[in-house]
Amino acid sequence: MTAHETYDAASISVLEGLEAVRKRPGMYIGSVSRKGLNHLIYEIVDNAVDEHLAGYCFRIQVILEKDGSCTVTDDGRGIPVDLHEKGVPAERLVFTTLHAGGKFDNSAYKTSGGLHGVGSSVVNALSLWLDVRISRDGFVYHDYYEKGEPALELDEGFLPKVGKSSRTGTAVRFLPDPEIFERTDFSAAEVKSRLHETAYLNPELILEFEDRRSAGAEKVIFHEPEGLAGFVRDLNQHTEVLHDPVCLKGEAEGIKVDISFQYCTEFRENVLGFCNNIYNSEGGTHLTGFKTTFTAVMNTYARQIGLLKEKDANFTGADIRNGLTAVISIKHPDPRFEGQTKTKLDNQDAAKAVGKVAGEQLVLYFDRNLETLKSVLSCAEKAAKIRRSQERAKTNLLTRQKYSFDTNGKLANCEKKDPAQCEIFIVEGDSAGGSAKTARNRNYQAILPIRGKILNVEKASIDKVLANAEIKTMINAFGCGFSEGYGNDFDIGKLRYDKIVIMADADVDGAHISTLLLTLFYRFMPELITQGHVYIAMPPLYKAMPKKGSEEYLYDDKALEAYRRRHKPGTFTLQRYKGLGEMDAEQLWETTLNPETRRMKQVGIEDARMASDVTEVLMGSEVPPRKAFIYEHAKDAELDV
Ligand code: 1YM
Repeated sequence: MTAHETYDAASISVLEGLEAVRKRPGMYIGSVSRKGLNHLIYEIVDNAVDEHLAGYCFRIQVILEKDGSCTVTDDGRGIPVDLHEKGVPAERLVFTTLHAGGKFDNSAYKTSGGLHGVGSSVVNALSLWLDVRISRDGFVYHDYYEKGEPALELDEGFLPKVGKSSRTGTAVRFLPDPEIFERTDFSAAEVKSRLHETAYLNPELILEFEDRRSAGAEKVIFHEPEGLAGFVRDLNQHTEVLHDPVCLKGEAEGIKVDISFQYCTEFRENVLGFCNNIYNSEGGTHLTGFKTTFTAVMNTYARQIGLLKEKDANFTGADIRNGLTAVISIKHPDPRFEGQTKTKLDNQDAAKAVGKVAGEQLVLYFDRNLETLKSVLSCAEKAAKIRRSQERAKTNLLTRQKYSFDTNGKLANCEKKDPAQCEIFIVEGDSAGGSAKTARNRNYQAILPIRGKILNVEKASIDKVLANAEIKTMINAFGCGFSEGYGNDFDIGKLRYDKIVIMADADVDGAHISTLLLTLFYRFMPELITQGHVYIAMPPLYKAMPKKGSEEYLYDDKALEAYRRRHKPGTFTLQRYKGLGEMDAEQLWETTLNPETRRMKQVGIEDARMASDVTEVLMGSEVPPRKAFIYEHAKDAELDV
């Protein structure tokens, strides 16, 4: 068999592989929404980060180009270009074979992040074109693909040389295929946030970001030599802190463990887990390992310094984590994941390793820092006190539950009982609530009108939050309880509605109400958000009524612009909706309730950094950024059908 024939044979199986990626892109990158789109960049960046972890690359550059493509460049060794046994340059196999990375690279450093870490070939398959330039051995080598297929003639099996270079590195530029993705404009905010996170996790790495798409091109450099300590400092930047971030570092069970934590005066815990540089939104064994050890060590100290007497019960883990912000990052040679979204680390040895490193180092730290120890333990003591009064309040709430359900009387429940089919709409204002009750399909849609502005949960104490009638009704209606950092009564399995839809006016007050509700969910029922149950209804801003033809709802100003382009001035009248209350029941049904025609936005928390930004935005006291958050979400509205 000649080299040529071998190559053909190889390329056939290659195409079959990439065809699978194009047929089911979601399986490889999660989704074809904007999130999946941004994921393409992370796949390429992750390869460059792997090269950093191998000890060769120190600078990664990401450019969002004017033509909609993205260029990722690194200064590593350059992807190998020599001929592989199949007679194909190694680079081609990397970009055309699924899972190529692991196959013919036996280096021990290679730690794939899990779920979507299938790499360059997937990006290639989902790109209209992809261009690779590799600087290595004094030359610049070039390769080019269209929809995953090689589109460049090889030179007797070798990649063509297009220049000379004394440096080494890889540059990959690609244009996402609009046939595959719902939209093809990368989100600069999300990409930056992810690069920033990568900088914190890799203190010796410099990441450059440039957005050349608009006139005022933006350039940012992310370099966080402080590493995780900087991450924690940043997460706590808007709160009062009790001490400098503490860093614990070590290796056990062949797993590298890196931890940083810091206490602040806020009544919450924020513990984030990363495995091989990838955020694990559902946590997992590294977090349980840390929490178990942390609780044990702190209880021992509490007894040693006499804060807990012999007869006293231990602090609970949640008591101890009250006010704690922590980031736990491990490097695992063979990570496994479980959970709905495969973002929960499952390796038991990770719990062991983190527990061991944390156990040894915490003692080293607290033995030398008694003041910090005392202030941390006094946080736990406060939390325990509140928890106990809480437990009493909760018993009261539960005994009163039925009562408040009936007397409140505002909830118009649906007839169906199967949660998978039921939806609840939380509607701002009594008049809109009234219309919604008339308009809904009472079979499976429940309506809960709420008055004006509910409490800002971030500012209010837990007791006040629970005393608030509207919040109580809502918690009762959802049926799954709530968690608040110290003591967890939340059970998502008991949720009575598959979709919780926030329905507020498209104005500043409406934005405020949505923000408050999201804050409430985020703090006390985060699984509602992380498991995708929360939506924001997107009522139209206008109704266009042409003299001839049928009426049309316009959901944003862009739609209005488009409508104006299609219809001459004077041929239609325009109604502007200032609030939900202005719509009659039929209009409300059509625009916000009917699953066939309505628009709503699913609320999601993309990753740790986005989440922390969202919390900041949601919790902060300034109003403008909150508005921006809600409006930003409104802009991303997608048809939910
Ligand atoms: C902008 C994207 O992919 N950089 C990159 C990738 C590789 C290497 C260096 C590399 C790896 C190895 C040896 C090795 C990859 N090589 C392969 C394979 N940047 C980007 N930089 N020499 C260079 O793994 O031993 C897969 S990825 F498989 F060809 F070795």
